[in-house]
Amino acid sequence: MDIARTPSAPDGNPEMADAAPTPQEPVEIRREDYKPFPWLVPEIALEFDLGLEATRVVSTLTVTRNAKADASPTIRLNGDTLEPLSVQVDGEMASDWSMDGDDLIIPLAGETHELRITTQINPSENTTLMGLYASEGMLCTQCEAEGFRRITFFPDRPDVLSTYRVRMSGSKAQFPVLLCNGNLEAQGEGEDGMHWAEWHDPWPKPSYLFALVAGDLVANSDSFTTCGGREVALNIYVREGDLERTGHAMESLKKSMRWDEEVFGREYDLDLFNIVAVSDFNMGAMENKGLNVFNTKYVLADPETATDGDFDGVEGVIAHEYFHNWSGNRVTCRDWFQLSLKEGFTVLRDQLFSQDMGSAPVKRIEDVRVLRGAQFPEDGGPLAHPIRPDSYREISNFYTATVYNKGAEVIRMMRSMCGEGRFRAGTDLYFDRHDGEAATCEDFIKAMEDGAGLDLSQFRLWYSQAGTPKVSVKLEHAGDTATLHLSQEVPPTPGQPDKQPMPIPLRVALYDVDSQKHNGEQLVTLNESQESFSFSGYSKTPILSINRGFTAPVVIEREVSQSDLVFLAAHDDDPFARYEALQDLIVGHLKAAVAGDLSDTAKRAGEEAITGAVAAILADDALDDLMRGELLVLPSEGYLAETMLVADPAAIHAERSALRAAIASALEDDFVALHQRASAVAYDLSAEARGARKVKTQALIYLAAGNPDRAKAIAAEQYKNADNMTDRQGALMVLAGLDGFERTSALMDFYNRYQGNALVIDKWFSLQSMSMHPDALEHVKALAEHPQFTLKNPNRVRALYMGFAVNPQAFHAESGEGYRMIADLILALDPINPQTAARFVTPLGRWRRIEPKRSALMKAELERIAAAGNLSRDTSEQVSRSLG
Ligand code: B3K
Ligand code: ZN
Repeated sequence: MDIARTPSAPDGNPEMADAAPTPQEPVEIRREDYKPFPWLVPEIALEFDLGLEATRVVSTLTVTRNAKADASPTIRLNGDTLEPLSVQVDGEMASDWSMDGDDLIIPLAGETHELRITTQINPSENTTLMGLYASEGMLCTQCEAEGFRRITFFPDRPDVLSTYRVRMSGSKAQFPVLLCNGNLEAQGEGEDGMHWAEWHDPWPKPSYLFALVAGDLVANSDSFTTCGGREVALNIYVREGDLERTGHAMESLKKSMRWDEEVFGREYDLDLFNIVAVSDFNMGAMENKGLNVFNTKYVLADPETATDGDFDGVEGVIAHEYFHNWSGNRVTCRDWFQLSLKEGFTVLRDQLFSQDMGSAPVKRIEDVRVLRGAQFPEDGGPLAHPIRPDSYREISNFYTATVYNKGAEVIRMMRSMCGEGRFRAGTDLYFDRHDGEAATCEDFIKAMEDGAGLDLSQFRLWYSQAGTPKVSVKLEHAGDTATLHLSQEVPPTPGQPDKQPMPIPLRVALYDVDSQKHNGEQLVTLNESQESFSFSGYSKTPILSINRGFTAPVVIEREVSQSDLVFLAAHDDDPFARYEALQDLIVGHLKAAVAGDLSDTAKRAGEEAITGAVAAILADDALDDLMRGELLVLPSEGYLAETMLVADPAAIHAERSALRAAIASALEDDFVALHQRASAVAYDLSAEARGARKVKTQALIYLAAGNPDRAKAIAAEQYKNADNMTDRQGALMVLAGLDGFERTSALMDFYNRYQGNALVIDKWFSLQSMSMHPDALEHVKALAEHPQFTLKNPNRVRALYMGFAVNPQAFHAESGEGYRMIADLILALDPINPQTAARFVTPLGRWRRIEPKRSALMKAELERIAAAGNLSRDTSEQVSRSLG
């Protein structure tokens, strides 16, 4: 029988059942089809004979029948582009194995067997950066989600947990450092310049957490003593020239370890924690047990080459990966539909950590900005899915802002509803109950119910329903009572036409207009489609401050006067609500302007109200500069587009630019004064100095809109005198958007100054692709031909093309050329790195929400990609869902 054509797999597991999908018709994997794997694999021993062009892998598995699963006469081991060179069962060469697509099927009759399989791979040819690959002469791995099957045949699913013993050997000259998960147990020298190392990881783990690194690396070494007294050796491995730029990462790691003990009661569990920085990496970093592998972008930082934002990025990602040691590794996911179990929770944990390390309100605003900029559009578009998806074709496509960021918001709501203390009781119970297990989102919810004393029966809908709820708000006043009428609507999303109401916790406060104070804030929870809440003690209609701290990831819709928003923007004692009031003021004005609803007089009045609010922020001595800088950021064009049913990117760009110019002209001298004051603050990493740098760049951005010549002169000066990357990049960003000699010479200087530093050259590419310059599209075309541009390095591709795709003016060029460029990129990149290529489908996927002419051009490009044939599963899934 031809196994490749059998309708269901011999091991009876539908998740793994189907024949290898053709690129055109990828198989839909469904959550409801989950079945436990028929075999347990308690132990695996791996032997790697390392070479850049040829690495031989011998894998020995102990397999025993899983009493909790249906019995199967065979075992299915997943593979991807592998060939078995030999298969042994219980020490004997086997010949009755077969291939089902990419998977290896071995008949097994007994209860327990030993399987020994040999494969060989070519890491240098692996441009997908999944599995084992070569990066600048070193070897490294990326196994999440399904990369391990590119190394050896294995049940590559997160609910199969094994202890790993690994022996690796290779040329000592080529790979002086040999690293793997767990503890180094032995090492030695072989013949002909070879050496070897043996690693053992005592903690059972799924294959996605396996990692191996071999290369010429040096380490920044330190140590950490855990709360329980365990002495942990810490190493951050980088290339030799990068060692001086690892200090911040090491400090961040130690802070993360301490914080997780103090705030979540989580102690580290090995004697060693290694981090390796790699230049070619598909994402930010990876939490492999005891051996985190990082994109260099999230390890290397010093004042000369990294901005304040980069420093924060390093701290946040180091924390995130470290926190996964518990939320992800000790308690892992049963299947990939549960991804938010580890990712949403870990994002929340890293957000709370960063709030504690710096300015909590500013961090909250930044996180909400990311949610609105990336997740809201996802929830309102063709790729919308619940935080726990129901089906997928390529799991790599589900590492999304929804699973990560909305997932974090959902858990944050639980925390808001029960308070910090009870939340901690809930997470303690979760970790205790499920330590060593592959768990589900339902397990987490249940532990929160039992440990935190919450009733989450209706709240579970947040896990199953996609779409950003809209909450309509009306405040009525009669006698001494104010009544808050709330109603909710969860919009239809693909596959989910009808929605049920979800619990929406909202922190509210009512400001008395005379005293300008409120009587304390309250948490109201909207459970039904419509509910009303009464507040007494108000002789006049109070001013409502709602969704303070952004307690719920929803869109608030309400009729509110400009004067109320101006009041809240100036006086609200919740910093987030203050930011929100200013944003609402601006968004309301710009939406009306774009819709053509404003007379000249009304437009001027709106601009004056906004300018007045901005002036108040500039003059408010009680504000710190970090917060001031945050308040000065205008809502992005992408976010504005998202607030409209159908957006005209050109009109949004024109109105937003006009508003900025109006504010800047009215407040030009104030911005110059702000810039001067901030320029006097010397460089260090204190909040005060960081705030000064932030407002300096904001001031320059406004000045560039109001008086470009003056801005150019000040920016050129800032560029020249900069003693740190934040100032240098801020100035260059502004210059890159303007014309003239200053622009050309600063760009040239920057390139020459940092040649050889890939991360800074990435900045050089993205500053130009993201720039406000009217010719940005032409610049991108030219940069694609630059000798330093390559499709093989994801950081470089993202720097040039993601920068371009989020630059509305360039991407949405009326001719459709921007869309064509992104489609061409997807087609060129797909055969090289499908995971990265598929990420570029999203911007084109917004076509339904764009005005008709551009919409047709965007759709035509998606259709062109779809028609190209031979697409990866990653790209074909995203394109077909986008056209859907
Ligand atoms: N867990 C990894 C992401 C893996 C992505 C695979 N496509 C990093 C993280 O979220 O921490
Ligand atoms: Zn993560």
